[in-house]
Amino acid sequence: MKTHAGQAIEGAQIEVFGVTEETDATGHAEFSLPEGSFFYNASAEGYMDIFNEPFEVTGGDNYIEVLMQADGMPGDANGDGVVDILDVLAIIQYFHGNDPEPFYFENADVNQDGVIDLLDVIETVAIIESGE
Ligand SMILES: [Ca+2]
Ligand SMILES: [Ca+2]
Repeated sequence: MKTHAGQAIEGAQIEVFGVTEETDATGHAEFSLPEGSFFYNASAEGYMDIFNEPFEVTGGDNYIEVLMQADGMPGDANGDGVVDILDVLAIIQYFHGNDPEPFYFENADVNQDGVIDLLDVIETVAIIESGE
């Protein structure tokens, strides 16, 4: 079982080794898997894709709990639905090796290059100043 930041939704497509199952209302998808380490992909309309997320199967635990994160809002690093100075602070904290909570990496990585750095801070400030 694997818990990913976000919310449980029904009908997300979860794929493991080419087998696709849908989540139920509690975000669970069942697979017949031996014990071991696996990866899953997940997608759902209006939610961010999850790609190659690792999870472990241990004795008798053959379901994955997948929590989907609503589609990204670039700059909304703390995921509260608005882009403001708090998001700039969260990105700076993350950049300095702290662990701000909550922190939505995909939103914070405004320029989508896979790293959080000062460019994302600058772009977040630009989003705030543009008033979007
Ligand atoms: Ca925010
Ligand atoms: Ca970036």
